[in-house]
Amino acid sequence: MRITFRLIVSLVVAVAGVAALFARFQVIEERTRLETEMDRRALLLCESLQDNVESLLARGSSPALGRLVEKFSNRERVKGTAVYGADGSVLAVSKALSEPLKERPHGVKDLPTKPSGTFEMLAGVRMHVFGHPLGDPENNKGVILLVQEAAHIPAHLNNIWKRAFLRVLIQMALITLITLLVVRWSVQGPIARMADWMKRLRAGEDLSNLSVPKEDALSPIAREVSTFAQHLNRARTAAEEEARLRHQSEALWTPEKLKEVMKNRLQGKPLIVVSNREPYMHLHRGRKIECIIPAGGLVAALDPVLRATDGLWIAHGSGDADWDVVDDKNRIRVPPEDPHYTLKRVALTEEEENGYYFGFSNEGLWPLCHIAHARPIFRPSDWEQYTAVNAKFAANVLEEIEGMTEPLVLLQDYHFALLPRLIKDKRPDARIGLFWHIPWTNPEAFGICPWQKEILYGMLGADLIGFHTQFHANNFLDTVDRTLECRIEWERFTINKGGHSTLVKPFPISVDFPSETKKGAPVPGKEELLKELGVKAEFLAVGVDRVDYTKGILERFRAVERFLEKYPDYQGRFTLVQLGAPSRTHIKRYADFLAEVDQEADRINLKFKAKSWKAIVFLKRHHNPAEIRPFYKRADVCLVTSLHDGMNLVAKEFVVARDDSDGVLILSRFAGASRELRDALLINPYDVEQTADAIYTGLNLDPADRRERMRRMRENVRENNIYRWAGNLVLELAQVSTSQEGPRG
Ligand code: ADQ
Repeated sequence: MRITFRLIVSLVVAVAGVAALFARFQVIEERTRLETEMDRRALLLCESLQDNVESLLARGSSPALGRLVEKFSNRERVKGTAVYGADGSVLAVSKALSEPLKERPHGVKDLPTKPSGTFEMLAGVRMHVFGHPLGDPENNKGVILLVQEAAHIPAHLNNIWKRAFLRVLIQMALITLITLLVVRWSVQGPIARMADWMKRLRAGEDLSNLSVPKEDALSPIAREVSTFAQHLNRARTAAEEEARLRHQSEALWTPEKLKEVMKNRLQGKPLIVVSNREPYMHLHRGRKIECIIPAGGLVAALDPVLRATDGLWIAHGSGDADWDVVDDKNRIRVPPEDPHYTLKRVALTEEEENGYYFGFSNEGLWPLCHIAHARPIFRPSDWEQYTAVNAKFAANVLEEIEGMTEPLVLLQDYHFALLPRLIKDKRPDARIGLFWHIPWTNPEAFGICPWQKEILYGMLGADLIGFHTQFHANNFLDTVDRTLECRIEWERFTINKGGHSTLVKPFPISVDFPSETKKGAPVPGKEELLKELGVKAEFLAVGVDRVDYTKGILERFRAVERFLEKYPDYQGRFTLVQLGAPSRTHIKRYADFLAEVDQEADRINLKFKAKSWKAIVFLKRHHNPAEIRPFYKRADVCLVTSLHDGMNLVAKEFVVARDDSDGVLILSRFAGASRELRDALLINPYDVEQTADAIYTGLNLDPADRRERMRRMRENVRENNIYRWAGNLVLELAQVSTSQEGPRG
């Protein structure tokens, strides 16, 4: 912008300078022309008068001379005429001049011997005074004095200046406009496109069908950048190939291998995990206490890791019977039927939970990080509770790690953005990792958060920050770069702030992939499954979600509606079973959304009303994994239509469940899982028509192609399972360098 400004100012100054110079020349020329013209006119007039004056003088007729002078003065722009005798006496003077000519004007002070004119002020007005001698040079008989008004000359010259000034103004406006347009079209536009191209290249996007902008001025850079991109792609492919080969040579990650690796690397130190949600929740059911596993990706992902490492999980105790089963340190061994690790529960007051969890985390940070067009709400009171609860968890962690050297602390998710700094300040030797399970948006979107600096500063207390994808990691680095004073080493994805460095890396989360020998219990067939729901259908689609506005459930329902409209053959033959666990219903937006999903299902069902068939079966409750599995196994199609999702474990769970290597996954390209599960039918969930067509394509895929796709996806999830995620994350944390500096303020 500064360059554009400089360019405009230089052009404007140059153009204004040239215009002023030309205007000045024009003014000088014009003045000379007008003055000469006045002289010439005066001469002609005087000559026409000369003979008559001389003959009247010869006759000595003063009254006739007076009348002649008066009559002669009655012409355009002539102010008056006077006749002086050879001795300088006034012989005749027109009336209009009698007052101004009380004194003889300068121009005729010495009676001129040849015609000449000057400009003078007479009675305060600028006049042209012209003296014309009478008689001949040897016999001077006096002078005719002709006075003309000359005020039009400066007025005319002023007009020239004014017009020049106006022209400069218009030129300035045009120059500014044209410069801005040219800079925008020819410089900024291509540079922005090139920057975007490079950003996407850095994020690892497939750029095969995108070309670098090749505008004239940028073509040398475009050439260099293209070559650079080719080199980068080659290096990336080589690195991927090397990684793949290394990968293949390593044994598959299993709970046993994870346990073994953790034992070696952690040298008996337990792994401490902190999350908001607890992995096991105790509830009163009549007189009995029941233990349930809450729905959600986080628990599904971390429970196997803690089982493998016999670690400690610190979380908010949110079950109504939670406090009836813990010991005096608020601990309990879990899973209750087969204890493998310890759960420590942290109690929160209702006010704390409302402000920290429902408020700041889920009405502020959740919509802030997801581009799902829901407005974040930032209440200072929620922020206060968020800060207080982070401090409370910090106190619990610090108590647990007291006496341990270099403990490993793995913090989970957006509920604890401030926790890394709170722990690091007190325990610089602790190895702190923070895994962010949801997307990280771009710096502009994140910039609306009033406490963005505090959040980023808090997070940078961690030694390692993990995201699901490189794209989210890059967004985070960009955000830090724009918000905080720090040094970023892009080639190592490291942020250095105040002598402490934080490594930022992608760790794509996954699910457990049980071995062939651990095949689950047999499940009912499709017909039977649907019969239990009171529906008859030939084709079954399944959706499994927490009922959250980011999951694209309404869009999915509308796609089913469109599919049945567009391909009416499937009416009466295709049913979507939506398993939807109500979630965060304390928040009005979520309660409203749940009602909306219900109504939308009813509306669509009413539209296609049939006796023993429904377009959508919406099962609005939490389901155990064992209840979900038959739907995964029997579905022809699984629909994952998130509007924005960090990873989405449902997509991977579906793939894992398909040990028959069959079934089609329709997957939103805005879910992190789409980066790995390339054999899914990728869709834009906002495009209802596209999703409807994908359902049709999915149901009509060539069986061999369908199985091949599923086989490849299963291979991918089998290799990149949850144990690999946990292993990579914890190994990275174990080797990352920690700050050994003293507590910082
Ligand atoms: P979530 O938004 O909770 O997780 P997701 O990854 O889809 O989302 O996991 C949902 C989990 O809940 C799955 O294990 C699924 O089986 C279970 N579930 C869904 N519906 C259920 C129902 N009706 N009853 C019982 N269980 C149900 C966050 C991020 C994700 C990220 C995960 C893990 O938003 O992007 O993948 O963390 O990091």
